[in-house]
Amino acid sequence: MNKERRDNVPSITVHADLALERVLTLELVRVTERAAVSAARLSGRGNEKAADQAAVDAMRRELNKLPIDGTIVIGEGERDEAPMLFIGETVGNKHGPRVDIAVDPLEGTTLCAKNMPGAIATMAMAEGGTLLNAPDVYMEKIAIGPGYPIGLVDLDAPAEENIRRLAEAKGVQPSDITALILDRPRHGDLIASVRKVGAAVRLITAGDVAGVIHTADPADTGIDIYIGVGGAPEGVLAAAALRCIGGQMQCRLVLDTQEKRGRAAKMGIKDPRKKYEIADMVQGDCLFAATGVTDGALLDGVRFRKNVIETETVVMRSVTGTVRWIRAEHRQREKFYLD
Ligand code: VTB
Repeated sequence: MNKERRDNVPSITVHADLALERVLTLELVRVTERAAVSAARLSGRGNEKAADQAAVDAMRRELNKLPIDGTIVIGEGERDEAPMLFIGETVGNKHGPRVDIAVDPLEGTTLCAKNMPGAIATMAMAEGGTLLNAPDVYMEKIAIGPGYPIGLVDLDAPAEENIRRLAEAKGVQPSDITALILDRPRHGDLIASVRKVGAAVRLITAGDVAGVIHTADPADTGIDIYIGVGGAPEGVLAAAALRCIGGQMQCRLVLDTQEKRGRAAKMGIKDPRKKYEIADMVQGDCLFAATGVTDGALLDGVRFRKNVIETETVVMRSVTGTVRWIRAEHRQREKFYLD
């Protein structure tokens, strides 16, 4: 290459602070791949606990190999329950940056146990001290994709109004809008309100991390808005994904008992009624990854072929907004520690 051409080639050198994160992108993929394969091995066996434990073990094993000084801030439970990957557990080989980690080794345990679509293994990583430390309680959520004015929809506005505003901004009728909602008795009134304004409802039995991500690409997924009450850990993971790909999300923890408010306070939550925006839940740069366990609308599930295990993963990086879809063929079965 001559000198002039060489000078015109953009430098691939990234700022020292960012270099490690870039390398870590692929490391996240390895972690969620291993968890997904371990869980998928037990899909359709009707044993939620066993599938979840397999995913947790695999994820923990991989996380501990990473060149990070990591702390689990969203995990399998709170410390006194002593599960693995509990909130506060440190992971990594300590030779690397201080990072916060959110994990859901098997999001959709029931989906996996029943071999139904949509189970994923997922995690997010962010700079130390920048992820919301949320207790495992319910969370009110509303999310829409990128490209809309900030504040277009609001967690505290009636669902009808949010649908009308979204339709107007999209330049369509409310009847052209589809809302994704978890199929739960607690959402009876919400579902009725959305339908009253003419919009369609797509119900899911679980899997609202993927559900929120669906709002980022309505043309592909058919989902314009996610509304409802789901898990807080899943809310923080979904916020990490939207931080990478854009979109809006507002959330509020459901701290309806003194016991829950106490747990939240211990985690540093001062205002139990706080309405969180994405930037409150994920304050800085982050990485997000998810691997399909069972086939789903977002990702294909794990395939066990004769000599190859196939996985599909999506991995995102907020600093660049890059989204990679990684189909992997694994030929070394031993690395999964399967029976
Ligand atoms: C949701 C759903 C998850 O938990 O967050 C849900 O998306 C909330 O809890 O996949 P309930 O099931 O009690 O409504 C999951 O189902 C994971 O457990």
